[in-house]
Amino acid sequence: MSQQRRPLVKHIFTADPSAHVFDGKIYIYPSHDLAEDLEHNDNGDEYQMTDYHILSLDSLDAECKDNGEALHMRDVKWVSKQMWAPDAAYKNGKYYLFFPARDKEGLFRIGVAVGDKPEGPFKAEDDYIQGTCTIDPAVFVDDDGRAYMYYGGLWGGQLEKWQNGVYEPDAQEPAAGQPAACSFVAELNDDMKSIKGEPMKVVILDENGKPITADDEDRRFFEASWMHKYNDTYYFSYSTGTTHYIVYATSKSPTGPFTYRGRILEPVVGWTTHHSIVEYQGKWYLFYHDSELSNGKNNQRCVKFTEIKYNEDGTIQTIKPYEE
Ligand code: FUB
Repeated sequence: MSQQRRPLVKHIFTADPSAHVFDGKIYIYPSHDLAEDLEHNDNGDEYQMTDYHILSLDSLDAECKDNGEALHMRDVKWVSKQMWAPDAAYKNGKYYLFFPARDKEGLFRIGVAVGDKPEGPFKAEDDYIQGTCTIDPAVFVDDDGRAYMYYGGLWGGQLEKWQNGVYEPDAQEPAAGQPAACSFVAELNDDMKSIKGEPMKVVILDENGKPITADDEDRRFFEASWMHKYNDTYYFSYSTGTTHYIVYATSKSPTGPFTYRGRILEPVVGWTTHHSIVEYQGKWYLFYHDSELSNGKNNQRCVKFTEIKYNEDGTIQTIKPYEE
């Protein structure tokens, strides 16, 4: 029976799925939501996750396997709390788990842990990746072997507080009419544990070549970056946060600038929306989450997937998550 649009696992709460195909299987790197009822606020204080469990599917119809604890906060020296949305990549015979968490000063940083198998266990580096900040890393390894990390998130994710490489606790989002804050993109060095040079800001343009503005909440970047490549075009997708869409923008370069193209996923049950896109056996799938399993509790989410379809011109058909 097809598991599409159903919770992949029900024994734990999972969210923010980053899906990859390794050795012919689908591996899903999600956040592991706690089963605690915590009140929602704009700072994301209800997301108090402490570890990661990697899920895997031998095929689309197979039962989803929970491979157990792959990394716990207690084993990461630099972390104080909140292990949020992770991603993973394979290079040079090793698997790398990238994860955001608050450091001992309360600032979100991106860390990396290394393993020999896609499901872990992973051993964290002693410190976070120098030069990183904020949340939601998505690592894309291009056909030429170069790896890029996209990361950032507003509000609880602190993106708007980073101004020219300095954390400004009182900084606000850009004013209406100004270019919106956007994700960072940094190329990773061959060791996958450090970044090359200074991170750049992703630029998203509208149909007239003008930057998407901060008040354009249906289209501006909020969090949950993802990168995939389809027919030699780079698709940068993300959550619009306050308006709860997953949308995308395309470019002929992995670092942009990108042009806004449309919506991939309409709002789901729960405040957050977060996704990944992966090719498996010649078809493309969207992994995403909603709060159906907990009857709508924002911080108790469940991971699902559904097929996505492209039109001839490369645009993606919008998914209405609760309609067939
Ligand atoms: O899971 C915690 C946060 O919620 C993630 O980092 C965001 O993308 C949102 O899904």
